[in-house]
Amino acid sequence: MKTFTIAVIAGDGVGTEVIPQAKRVLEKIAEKHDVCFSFQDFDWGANHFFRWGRMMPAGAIDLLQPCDAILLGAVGHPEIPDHTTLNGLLLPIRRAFDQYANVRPAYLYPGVDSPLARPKGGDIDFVVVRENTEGEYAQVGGFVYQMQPEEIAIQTSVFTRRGIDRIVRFAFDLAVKRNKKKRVTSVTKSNAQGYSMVLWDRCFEEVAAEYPHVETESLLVDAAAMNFIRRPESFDVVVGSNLFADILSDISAILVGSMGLAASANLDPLRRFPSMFEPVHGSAPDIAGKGVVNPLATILSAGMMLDHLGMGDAARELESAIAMVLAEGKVRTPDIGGTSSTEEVTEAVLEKLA
Ligand code: GGG
Repeated sequence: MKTFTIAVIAGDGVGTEVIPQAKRVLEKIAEKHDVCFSFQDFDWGANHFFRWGRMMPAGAIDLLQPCDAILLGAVGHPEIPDHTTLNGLLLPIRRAFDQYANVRPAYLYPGVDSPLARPKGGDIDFVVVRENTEGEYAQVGGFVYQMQPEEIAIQTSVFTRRGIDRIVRFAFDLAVKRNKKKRVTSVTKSNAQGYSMVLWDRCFEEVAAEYPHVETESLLVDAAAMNFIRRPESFDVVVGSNLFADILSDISAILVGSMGLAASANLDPLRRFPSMFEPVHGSAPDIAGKGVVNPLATILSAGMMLDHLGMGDAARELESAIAMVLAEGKVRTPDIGGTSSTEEVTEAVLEKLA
């Protein structure tokens, strides 16, 4: 029987509530598909920080490296600055394992309401591809005259031809693989960012020339934000820098109903290192501990992990089970208009899988 070793970092807040639900679903899938998931739990995050002064131990990357994949819940705590939690756990993992493609699907499931009046289930179906290792997240910079009245902060974005080429190529390959509209939209702000984003535009044009059958579009990020609302049905694959695509994927998440449905994959497409799967949402301290967080974003992320591990059939089966639960509309958490608990939603998915 094939065994997959999955590193599990539940993290903080609602992360500790959604991860056990994804594990339950994965156990069910394992039973049905004659595989074994060997979960290795790592109790890293805010509590680790309070105890040891760091979000994860010094040898964390070495511990994760041999695993087949990483399943992550959420990071963030109201008593720790967000840049400490993010730079102490999530970003070092993305960088150490060169998970350069962050894939964030936006699909409006039948039965789920979009805040927009027009689109019906299935009408919105696109993927935001986020460059995940450089750009505005490069953490290059520093303070001068720190904590003094004349304090200066310098933060430099890092855009490389290699980094842009590979993420743009990933987006085109995804458009071909999806075989839907075969359309890639590139998002920049090259009118104002006259070096880095001009390089991005040039790389985009060069890679696009290799895919003559894929339609292309280039939008400034402000126009992209507007067009996500105005014509969400027109998008297929949207590719953007680390920061822009992060922001846009919050818009796409709410367009398809809720952050509670937004899944993501941090991929090393070359498969040299483990890829990491996580809900787009954070630790949500406002609802943590109440048992009402939507587990579907994490369960859908686990589905993306199944796909990545070569279990495409199991991934489709899981997606259909979730689609059925959403279409019936009987069991749903408050973020999408229901009154069910986190566990009740998982149980409804497990019932469909059975
Ligand atoms: N699901 C992991 C998590 O907590 N994400 C929240 C977050 O702040 N992410 C930052 C980012 O993806 O840039």
